[in-house]
Amino acid sequence: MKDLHSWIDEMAQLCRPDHIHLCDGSEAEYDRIAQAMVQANTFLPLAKRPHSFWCHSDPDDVARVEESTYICSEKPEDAGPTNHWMAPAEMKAKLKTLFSGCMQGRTLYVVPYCMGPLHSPFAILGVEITDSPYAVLNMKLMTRMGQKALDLITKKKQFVPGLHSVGVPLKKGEKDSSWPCNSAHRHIVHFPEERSIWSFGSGYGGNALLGKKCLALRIASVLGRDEGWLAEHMLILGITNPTGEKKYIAAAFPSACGKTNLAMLTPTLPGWKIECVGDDIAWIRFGADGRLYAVNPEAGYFGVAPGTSMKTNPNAMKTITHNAIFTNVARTPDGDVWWEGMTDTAPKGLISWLDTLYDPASRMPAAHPNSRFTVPAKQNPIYDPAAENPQGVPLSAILFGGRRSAVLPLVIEAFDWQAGVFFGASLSSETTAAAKGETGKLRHDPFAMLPFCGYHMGDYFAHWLAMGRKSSADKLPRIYAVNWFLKGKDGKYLWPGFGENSRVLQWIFERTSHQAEAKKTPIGYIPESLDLQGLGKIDMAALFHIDPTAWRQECEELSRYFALFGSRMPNALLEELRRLRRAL
Ligand code: OXD
Ligand code: MN
Repeated sequence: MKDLHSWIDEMAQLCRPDHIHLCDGSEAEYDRIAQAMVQANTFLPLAKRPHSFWCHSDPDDVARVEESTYICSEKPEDAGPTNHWMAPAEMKAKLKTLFSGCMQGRTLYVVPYCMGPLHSPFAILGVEITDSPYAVLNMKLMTRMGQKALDLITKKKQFVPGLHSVGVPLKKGEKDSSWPCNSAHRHIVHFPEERSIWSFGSGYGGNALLGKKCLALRIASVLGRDEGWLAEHMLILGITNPTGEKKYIAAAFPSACGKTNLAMLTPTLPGWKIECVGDDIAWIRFGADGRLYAVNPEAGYFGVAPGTSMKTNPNAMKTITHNAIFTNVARTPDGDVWWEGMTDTAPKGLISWLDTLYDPASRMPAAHPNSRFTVPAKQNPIYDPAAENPQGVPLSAILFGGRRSAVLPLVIEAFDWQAGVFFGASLSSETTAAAKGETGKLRHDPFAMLPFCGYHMGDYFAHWLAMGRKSSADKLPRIYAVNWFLKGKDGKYLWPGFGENSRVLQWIFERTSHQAEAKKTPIGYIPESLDLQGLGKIDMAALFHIDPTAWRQECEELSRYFALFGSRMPNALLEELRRLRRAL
């Protein structure tokens, strides 16, 4: 491990900041930095939300940048065909040039943080060096940041170093912009063998908050492979039935496909209760009893704002009433925030995410489709009492979901672990605004980990299969594929979604205790029936239709896709594909 102080010195010599600030993580520090950002016109305090701020980014810095994200393993084949790769030495040389003098005129913040509850055996310590006060404040909300993390780093002599810069040095007396970034030279780089992160040029979310996608998924996935656990792009929820029995479910969905809504769902089924452990990332390990246990490494939510409302996610709305940062949403003249979907009509006098008076006739959204709120998880009215359990929560089921307007039925249970891993590997979804690029295009996104797996995807599939061999079927969670996004011939959604998804969760809950019936199909088990009371007309035949022609095409496409992984594609999954083809 690098010595913390010599690493800070080395990075300071490279970046040449004007000042260095070691973060203690206190409220007073948060307030001082936020106040300075108000002075600098980056933050605007919101009169209607105590201790909350609005800000907007550069229009070219609004999402994760997958095309500039690299896994620089020693061997290219260890990054695999789904990651960008460059030889570590070559990339380091390039980065050193980029970072050289990049913090002139700025403050270098040292942000010690812990992913996972502080004293959990799951916890991983990190230090982010950044020149972005926005990143510092978001890290305070999203992680356990400050003195306590630093004490653990000093004691354990272990941390994942991460260097981040917006990449815009300031000359003496030069005025800063409200959102400095360097889009032409963006690099989000991971060195998996060295376990370090270098991120340059972007101040936005997953590019700049290094504890989240960079550490808790890309680097952690490599640690998980080496140490026998899983780092997954999954929410974790607790679900209690009307008799008080509680289970935990983890669910993987690609970015901006409703993970936060599902994690905080308000069941429409009487007597059922859902509580939230996490909305984005799960670290999963075996307990001594042979069951899988999950921990949420994060301490906050960095949620997609558009579409969040009192109807779709009242718990999120109650969580963000105070102590929140809003990025790229619209704001109202009286000091509140607004986004598409929050209310049926837009308030008058709205100021768009670009900080200009909003013109509804422009047909542009007032809030950016990937606008976000950042808020402490503890403020969630349904924060699960076991969310900070150092040992995690035991999983009864794992869900894989995509945004598919056709083909994949509402819910389907895998025959066994191996078939479930095949569900994960076959996941594809229509793209969203969470990453730069075209939206609405179908792309393969195995396990919803395409942008986040820090090693060869074929090895990752093999790792999932190997995990299943470490325990027995009665102890492993059951695996399901779900699809809330099916559309009918008229282009309308076939399933109401949101709170009504509790009806699907009920079936899954009861399946995991052998209390619900199922029908066998070539793909897996579908419900014999769902509780649809009070729902009105639902086209169950369409929701569970398995079209053999469409599925044969799906198999063709999967076989082409799996070929990408060459000799690292596990035979067991190719065998699953052959089995499916035969069954169809
Ligand atoms: C996120 C993402 O921000 O997946 O969680 O993009
Ligand atoms: Mn995510």
